[in-house]
Amino acid sequence: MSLLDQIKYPADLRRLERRALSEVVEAVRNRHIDVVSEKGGHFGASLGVVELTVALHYAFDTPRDQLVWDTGHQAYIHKILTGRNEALPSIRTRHGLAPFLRRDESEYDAFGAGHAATSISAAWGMAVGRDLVGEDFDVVAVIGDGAMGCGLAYEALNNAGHTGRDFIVVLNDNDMSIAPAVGAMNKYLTGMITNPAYNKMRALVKEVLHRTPTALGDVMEELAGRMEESLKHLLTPGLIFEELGFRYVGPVDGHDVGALVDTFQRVRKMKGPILVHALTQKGRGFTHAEDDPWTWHAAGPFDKVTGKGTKKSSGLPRYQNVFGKGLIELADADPRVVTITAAMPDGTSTDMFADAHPDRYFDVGIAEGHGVTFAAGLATRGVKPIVAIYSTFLQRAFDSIVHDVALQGLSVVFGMDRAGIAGEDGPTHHGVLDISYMLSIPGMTVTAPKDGSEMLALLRLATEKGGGPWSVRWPRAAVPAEVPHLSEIPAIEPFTWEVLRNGGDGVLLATGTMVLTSVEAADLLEQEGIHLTVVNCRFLKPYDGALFTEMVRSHPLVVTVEEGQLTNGFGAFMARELDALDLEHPPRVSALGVPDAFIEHGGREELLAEIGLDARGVAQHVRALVTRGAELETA
Ligand SMILES: Cc1ncc(C[n+]2csc(CCOP(=O)(O)OP(=O)(O)O)c2C)c(N)n1
Repeated sequence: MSLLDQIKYPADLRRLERRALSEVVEAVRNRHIDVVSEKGGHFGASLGVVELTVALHYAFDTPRDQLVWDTGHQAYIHKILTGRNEALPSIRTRHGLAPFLRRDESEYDAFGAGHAATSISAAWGMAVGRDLVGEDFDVVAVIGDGAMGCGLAYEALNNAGHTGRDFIVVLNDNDMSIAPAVGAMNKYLTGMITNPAYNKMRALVKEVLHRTPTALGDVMEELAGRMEESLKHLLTPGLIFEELGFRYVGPVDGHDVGALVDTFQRVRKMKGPILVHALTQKGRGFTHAEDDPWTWHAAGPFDKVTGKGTKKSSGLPRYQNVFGKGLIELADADPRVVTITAAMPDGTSTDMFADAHPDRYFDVGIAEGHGVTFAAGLATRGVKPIVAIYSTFLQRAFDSIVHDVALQGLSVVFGMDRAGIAGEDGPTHHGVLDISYMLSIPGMTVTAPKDGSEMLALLRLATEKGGGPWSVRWPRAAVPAEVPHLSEIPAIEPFTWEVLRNGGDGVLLATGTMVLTSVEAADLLEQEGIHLTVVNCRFLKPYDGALFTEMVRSHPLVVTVEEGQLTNGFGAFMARELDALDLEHPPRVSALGVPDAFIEHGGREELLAEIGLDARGVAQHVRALVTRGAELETA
């Protein structure tokens, strides 16, 4: 029986002698490498917290003590130790383990996660709730240094410090976000630690202060103690946390499992808010990931020896790469174009732009709201910011979009990657709300391209035309066709739609990714004698009013198709516009889109088919409507 077979749950771990822990660490680390090398998944962050995870579950009484991991991409080790080792290979697949943390997956997942920097707020709520209800347990939030750069984390620290309530925050400091961590906080944390003088000075001060008092009696000893405390604050990166009301403990070697257990056992007995600063290395224990933690944040299946990917990539480029390349071409042609990313340079392919135009590239860290308001400020000076943020993460910035951009009539372009069904990353990462929220904002031009070329044409139009905010969305997918150089892509007439095929039985008003799917569905139905018109509604708002009126007047059936939430989506918007036309003989109307539910994780195509947003699903829906219409007519 292997060691991991004996440790199904943390209680099994806690039965072991302390000296057995290093063996556990090795076994868990190997298991993680084995599984991800075969299946792919988030990789480097979990390798960096192997010792931390083992020590936390060993020192604390989980699940009674509440352990709140931030973001959850580093929780593979936690999953292995909390009853999910056998199921680990199923992670990120439909019906398999969730990619991040979920309260309904395990009682050890004290709080669900996927978006960064929620842990301190949530854990603080648990600590306050515990005290209000009169319970007694520890609450521990574990947050990375990247997430610590997010405003939400400071709002939580500010709220929790100075209260005296028992509460523990562990700062997992590996000096990396997905990309290298950015910003002043990062400099602050690493500055002191990496300064060679720091460790020498710290040791020297300790020695001097401990030697002196014995000769000088109790008063001096107390004074020296206080001096040590003050000097410690001066010499360690903890001052900022102490000022916020947290007792700072550290820095601790995050790969010394014994030291971590000691620290946590000591901290458990301490009172008030405490911050433990653990220094870790992302990718620890797998050379390729240690050498290049950025690339190895997440990985497809790979060969454990060479580190080479074992899955073939498809022929056509991904939307994000087309965007990255096109962005450079846009900026080459227009010196006012700049781009902003919120800690996702590779996910949005703005890293390509960073190389080409470093002075016009801004990584603001995990700070979506700030990034948007910063863009608004730039726009007041005539700069043309393209804010490249995933649809799901842009939700964080909703008020900044409304209050700081739209209300002030500023020309900021929002480029939303991962719009629609994001696939294996699941409900926290699906970008299915942006159509609804962008449509709801006065003055926002809302667009969705059908392919890569149209995406670039819309972005170019947005930067040229300005006149207020624009949004452009694209999926986590390969483009359907090759994309030429920007200069070869024809211009699009603003706010126009495009008729792609004609048929008298009904019209599909399709947006974005659903345009080609709808054409495919119409082709399928053509073979059955159902003739459909398909319109590419690339402008959702303002839309092509003339063509819309023509279409709804000339077809008995209108079906909207969007890869976004049906509630308050494009279909709902069009239904209202149709109603406003007050036609004497209005067509039947139906809307296809994402149902009012959180869609699970799984393959993108698989999930789209499941919710009826593939060609077969669209055809089936329309067939049923046409058949029903014919029945009603003959009745
Ligand atoms: C709101 C939000 N923005 C962006 C992301 C994408 N993201 C996932 S992990 C990560 C880096 C987190 O860095 P850190 O907290 O230091 O953890 P590490 O990976 O270094 O362990 C980012 C930016 C996210 N999950 N949530």
